Amino acid sequence: MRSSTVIVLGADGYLGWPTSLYLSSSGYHVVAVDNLVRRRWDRECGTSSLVPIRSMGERVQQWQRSGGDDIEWQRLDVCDADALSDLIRRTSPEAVVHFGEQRSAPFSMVDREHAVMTQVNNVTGTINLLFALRDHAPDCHLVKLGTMGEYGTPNIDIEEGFITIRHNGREDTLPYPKMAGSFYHLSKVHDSHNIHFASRIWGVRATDLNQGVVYGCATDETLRHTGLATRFDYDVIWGTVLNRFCVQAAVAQPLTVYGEGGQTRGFLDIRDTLQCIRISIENPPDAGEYRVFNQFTEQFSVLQLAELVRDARAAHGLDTLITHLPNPRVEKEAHYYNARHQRLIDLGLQPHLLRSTLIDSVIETVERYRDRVDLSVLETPNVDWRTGRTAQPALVGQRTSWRAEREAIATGPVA
Ligand code: NAD
Ligand code: USQ
Repeated sequence: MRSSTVIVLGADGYLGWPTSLYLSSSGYHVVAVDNLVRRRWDRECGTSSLVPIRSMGERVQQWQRSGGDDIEWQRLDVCDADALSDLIRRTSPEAVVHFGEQRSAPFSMVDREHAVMTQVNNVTGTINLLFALRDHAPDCHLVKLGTMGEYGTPNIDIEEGFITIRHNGREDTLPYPKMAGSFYHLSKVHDSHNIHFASRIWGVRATDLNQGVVYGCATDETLRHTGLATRFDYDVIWGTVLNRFCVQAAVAQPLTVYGEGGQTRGFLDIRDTLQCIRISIENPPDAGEYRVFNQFTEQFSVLQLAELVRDARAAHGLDTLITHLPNPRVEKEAHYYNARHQRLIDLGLQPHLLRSTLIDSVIETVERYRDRVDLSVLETPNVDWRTGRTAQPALVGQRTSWRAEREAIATGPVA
């Protein structure tokens, strides 16, 4: 059994919570950190997790009652540089897994305030972390959640972070060009540049995980008790596409394909997110090495996903409609997509592939909580990329300055 410390930033989130449990059950001493801002953003948007989730304090206690090792829970804002620095100095972590960012593309596109707030929160937090590591834990391994959306959809194969280019008779291996599709995705591009720079100048060891869209919510650890469940978002702001389709199917609503539906993305099961994090920690980069892994297991177009959900339900004699809505986003709807995702497999990742049985299990979870589905947040047209207009009632006319946001975080309620 290992006893080294891993800090999980963003531990109250969809991925941060099950990762904390998984790393705890893998023998790490886990320090689970979050400022709970996501629960605040839910209140702002009028959204909530389909699966009921407990407060962090209750979840951590439940984990111990369910036989897990102690998880140290700390409420902390990653944008508070002093508090973060103290934490890194006090705990001397072997690794920091950084999930603690604003992660919704539509939320970042509402208006100028949401765009600024997203980029200030995400970029500042990561810079704070880089300085804290330089000063207090120079050997610590930073495992940073980036996104496949950093690359966009170029008309050539996507490599894992770097590409070798011949130009005017000379050759070099350089960061792969980025063409992100929202102010949120751009915040991840900025993070990647900052982390790469810190590796070059200070020798920070870092793994940038360019993750695809995650689906599902059941892991071995969350299944131990309902009090250990992680959040499951399905609304237009926070819900990712396959999770949304499963909820739409369960409540007999048409599956909302935006535009033609040829938008192709990388996808992975939530259990593979956990595996990829553990594999990254167990195989750290050298000092000064900045490496990029493309973290997904399969690629699908949005229309293919809708058809998979429809077919999974048809196997049980249930009809499902697919509807094509005008696309609120500015994105290619028919394009070439071939992204490499070999490095994690080379290190031992064993993917859980999306089969209809899996879709069944997500739909089953959804069925259990279908009474909690709020049709208004499921159906509302999404934030429009061109105008920022949204029919999301709670967001209309709302102003979120990033300064007010930080003050609210510092003084906000505990859950
Ligand atoms: P989430 O919103 O459920 O969780 C993020 C957590 O970070 C929240 O609990 C929030 O309160 C916390 N947080 C945000 N800013 C913080 C700050 N300044 N200080 C402390 N805590 C802060 O999101 P998620 O789906 O779990 O995503 C986690 C990470 O993985 C994000 O960085 C996201 O960009 C990345 N990612 C997610 C997906 C996906 O499909 N969910 C795919 C690719 C990448
Ligand atoms: N889409 C639909 N119908 C819907 C919802 C979405 O057709 O009802 C389409 C979108 O237009 C888009 C695709 O599905 O083309 C994916 O959208 P999404 O909302 O599932 O995912 P996205 O906005 O890209 O963001 C999510 C996470 C983000 C993460 C990203 C990984 O919220 O944190 O970074 O997936 S990736 O897409 O690889 O960049």
